[in-house]
Amino acid sequence: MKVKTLGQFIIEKQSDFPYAKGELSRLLRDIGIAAKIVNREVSKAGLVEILGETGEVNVQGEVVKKLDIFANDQFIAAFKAGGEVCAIASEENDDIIPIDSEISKNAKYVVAIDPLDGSSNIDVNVSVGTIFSIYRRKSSSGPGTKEDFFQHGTDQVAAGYIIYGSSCMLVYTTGKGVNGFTLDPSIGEFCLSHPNMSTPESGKVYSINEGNYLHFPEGIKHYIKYCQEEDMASNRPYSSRYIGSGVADIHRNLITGGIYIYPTTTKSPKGKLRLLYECNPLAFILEQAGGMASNGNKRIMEIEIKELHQRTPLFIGSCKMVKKSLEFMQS
Ligand code: AHM
Ligand code: MG
Repeated sequence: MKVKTLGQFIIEKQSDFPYAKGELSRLLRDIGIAAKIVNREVSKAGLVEILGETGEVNVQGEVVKKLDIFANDQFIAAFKAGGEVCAIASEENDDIIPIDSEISKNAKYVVAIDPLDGSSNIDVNVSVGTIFSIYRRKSSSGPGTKEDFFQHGTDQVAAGYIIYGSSCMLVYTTGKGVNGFTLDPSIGEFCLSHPNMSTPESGKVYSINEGNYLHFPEGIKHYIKYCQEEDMASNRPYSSRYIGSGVADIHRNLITGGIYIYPTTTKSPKGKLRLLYECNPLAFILEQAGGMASNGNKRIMEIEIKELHQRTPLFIGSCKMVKKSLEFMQS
């Protein structure tokens, strides 16, 4: 069997960007290495004392798990040591983390990251993920600034996610399609397992936290009913699948076809998910795979960002299904 590792693939793809000097390649490689370390810890979650809550509350007002902190520290350390990034924005940090060092003063990129998404699933041995988004800096040199992050999703240079699941996978795009790599633990390498990923136009799965049903907008309630109705032509009823780990739900739907929705609710009138390090990178991946991502009336990647931790509703997945849900929202 001929395997292609993530490292080999990245080097091979560098020629897609004739003026690139290898910085982005090195940054992606650094992410791959940090991901392996986080995976090692996540897979030991049930064994060690690291499991459980630290009791501290993060900037979103949620209780922080120890593994969230571990993952956050690990990625930040990788970016600082790599020298390709001049600032980091993380779900776990209120403000950006400017990097002030000799090796990164001319770094071209900033990274936004959700180091461990779906972390409430850690204690129960269910998949969690990391989501990352890479932009070219707007500032000229020295440590990056907040303005470096205030760009549209369409400006992303690369984005991806890592899923710590039954196997560990890294999926990324640089705007030329989507490729997925599965970690082979016996050799400790991510190997190309899902080349040129594309999502079906339509599928049979809808993913939404129906526990919030009473607090959903009317359009969503009607769309859920539509998903449950019988109709041979459109393959309904659809199956309801909701892990509560956005990366895992969206990854499954990408492969099988489906729709994931986190709408506004009366309790979270702006939605729950964050634009910068959750919705934009996932939207970039889905669009590159032939799918679609919207906030209900606008393309996710065209939303103007005004705050680091800005929230947005999210409708993401197979084109036909997302379009249908938007019809319900708009009527
Ligand atoms: P987190 O970043 O705090 O883990 O929250 C994001 C997660 C998504 O992964 C998941 O799809 C969603 O929140 C689940 O939320 P809920 O429990 O409200 O359904
Ligand atoms: Mg998250």
